[in-house]
Amino acid sequence: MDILKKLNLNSLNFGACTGEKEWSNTITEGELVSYNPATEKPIASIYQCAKADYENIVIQAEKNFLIWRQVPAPKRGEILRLIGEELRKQKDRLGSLISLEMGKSKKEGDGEVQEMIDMADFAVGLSRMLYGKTMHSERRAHRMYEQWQPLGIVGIISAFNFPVAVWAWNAFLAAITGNTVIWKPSPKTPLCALAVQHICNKIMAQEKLTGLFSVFITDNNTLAEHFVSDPRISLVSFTGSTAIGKQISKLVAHRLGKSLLELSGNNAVIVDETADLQLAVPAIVFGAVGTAGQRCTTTRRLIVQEKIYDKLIFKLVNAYKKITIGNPLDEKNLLGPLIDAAAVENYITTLEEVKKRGGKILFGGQQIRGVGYYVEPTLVEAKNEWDVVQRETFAPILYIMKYKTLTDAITMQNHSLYGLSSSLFTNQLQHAELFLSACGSDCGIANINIGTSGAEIGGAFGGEKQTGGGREAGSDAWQAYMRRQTTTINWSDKLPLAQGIKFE
Ligand code: UN1
Repeated sequence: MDILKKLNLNSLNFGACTGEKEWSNTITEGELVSYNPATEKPIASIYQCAKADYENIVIQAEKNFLIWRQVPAPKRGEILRLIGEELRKQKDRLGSLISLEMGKSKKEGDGEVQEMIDMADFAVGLSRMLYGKTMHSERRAHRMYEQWQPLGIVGIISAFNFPVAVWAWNAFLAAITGNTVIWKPSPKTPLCALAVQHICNKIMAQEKLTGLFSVFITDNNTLAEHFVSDPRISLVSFTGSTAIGKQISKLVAHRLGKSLLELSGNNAVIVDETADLQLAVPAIVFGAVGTAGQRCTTTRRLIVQEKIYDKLIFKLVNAYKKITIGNPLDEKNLLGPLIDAAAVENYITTLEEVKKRGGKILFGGQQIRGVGYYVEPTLVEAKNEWDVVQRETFAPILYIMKYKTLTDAITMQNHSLYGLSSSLFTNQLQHAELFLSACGSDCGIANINIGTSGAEIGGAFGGEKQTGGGREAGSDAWQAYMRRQTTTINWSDKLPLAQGIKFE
């Protein structure tokens, strides 16, 4: 438990905080226990916060917003630069804590911290590039332009699978654009959130700020609903399942607030007859097995041209045989456990349903008995139209199917409620261009000769249809955290009306 100490965590922690000396002290709301999915043993506990703690956080965040919005954006960038520096120092420890609490491999845990660092760097650069457009007015001696202003408080609800990186996508953009941030992390990974809060606290204290980054931890749905329905939270950014996303979007819409949704996916890789299988096979394995199939970008469907089908399956089965499974903190292992017993149950019942429908298991398919929530990575021949194939199951199950023409393959891929990530492996220009054309992939992410997961932060991340439509991280995603203001300045001595209207 050395990592806990080094990250300022104890065996029993308080669950709400707005700054270094601003921790809650409520002990009446029960403890939330964080478990290690590799051992099923508790790691540490957290006193859950009460409604009064939440109230205090919102008041602090509102108060700090009045100060923070006046800080010039490049100066705000300095805070993000310092947080990025601190994350660099803590990368190894925080990466290990992610691996310990969430169960992803150590390499992926470190990768997640790197994603935060990249986001911090991006936000620093962005702090000098929050550009607005200027327009030519139709009236003489009038100037028109648009400018971007902060919203107020940005609320972030993050999922267990990326316990810290997805917070960073949102929090760093929200902060650089002049908002204050309140975070409700997944109750399955509270320690990662507390470790990040300690890092933020250190920098906030140095810069004499409170309430810029706050956290509150609870598994109480009433309090979570109160947060989402709270009109003081200008934007609610939610990452999680489509089912919960629908409820959240309804609550936020009811008060005409803003929401940013990053929900489920059912991502496919298409492999055509010209594809370089040396590239395709490792990309498919990483996409389907990385994070034990618990990424929103996980490759869940594989659509293969019939001429190369047997060859690809042969190579894939061989690659699956080499996947090392076990303690995620041991760097030789590629596949760690699922998050909890319910996830294992879901894996089992999903595969039962697949078999009932006539699916043929080509590899894996079993829970791994013993300590820890381990399952075998699984390859199964299936039909695209089966309900079970159309559902997102957060587990390393890859459904494989054949196609004849690329148009058929694209139709199969787009036949999904979701539209997050997609990719085509090909060496034929026309195929690549068709896939990327208006008749091609309908997803927010469309890749050529790269898998569906592991996106860089520089692009806008998100998806269409029931994936929710939000865009986070790079490109112009920052605009979601600001309000646009259109301004017209008349510097003439007349008052001409638009559209040439005379009103005299
Ligand atoms: C998620 O699973 O919610 O593209 C995010 C990826 C990661 C982010 C996944 N950079 O796979």
